[in-house]
Amino acid sequence: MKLYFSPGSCGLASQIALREAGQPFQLVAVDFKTKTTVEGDYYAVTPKGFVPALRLDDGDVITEGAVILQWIADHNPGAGLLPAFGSRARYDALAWLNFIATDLHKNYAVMFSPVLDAASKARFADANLTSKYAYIDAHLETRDYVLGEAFCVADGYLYNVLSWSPRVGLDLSGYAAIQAFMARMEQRPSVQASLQGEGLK
Ligand SMILES: N[C@@H](CCC(=O)N[C@@H](CS)C(=O)NCC(=O)O)C(=O)O
Repeated sequence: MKLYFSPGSCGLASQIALREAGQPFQLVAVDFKTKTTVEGDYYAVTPKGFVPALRLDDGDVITEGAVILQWIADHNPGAGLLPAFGSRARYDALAWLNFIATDLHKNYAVMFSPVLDAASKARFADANLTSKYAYIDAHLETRDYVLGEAFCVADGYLYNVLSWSPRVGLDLSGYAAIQAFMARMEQRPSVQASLQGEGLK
């Protein structure tokens, strides 16, 4: 199994999940500028050209981070990375995955845009990210992880996206529960190993 990634981007959550699952994998770095890897053309892996992508041992390729996370959880049921199919908690986890993918991840992508100036980005963040921090912080005030006491794959994705904040000038120091969550996540061996895997530690 191969995980295509680029350091500091949204493939970190998939790597965390693979490590939490104890699933052996190889990392393959993608150069965003050239859309190549050591294997050659990255568009041959996924025509979307985005990371993450997960190549299974039979050659099949799964894309979309939130979907890759579900695949990892569902194929490693013993790891308890998502609640059981059909359970109420499953839909809470899926709601978090969707919220992170659509309301956080893609709003952070705007903050990295090369075509917007700093003032526009600051206004965008005020309108589209600040209220989300208040919601997440309030949710985490009474929980260690998004579902409660147990880690699930959405936690790795939330950590992944929120960890971009300093890079785009967003100060989360006023959100105590988010800070505690980030610190808690950084204590997990899977997160430490994934940061090392990406060359970020
Ligand atoms: N819808 C995709 C989006 C993934 C995505 O935005 N990936 C970014 C990195 S975080 C990317 O590959 N960007 C390529 C580029 O900017 O050239 C998903 O959720 O997996």
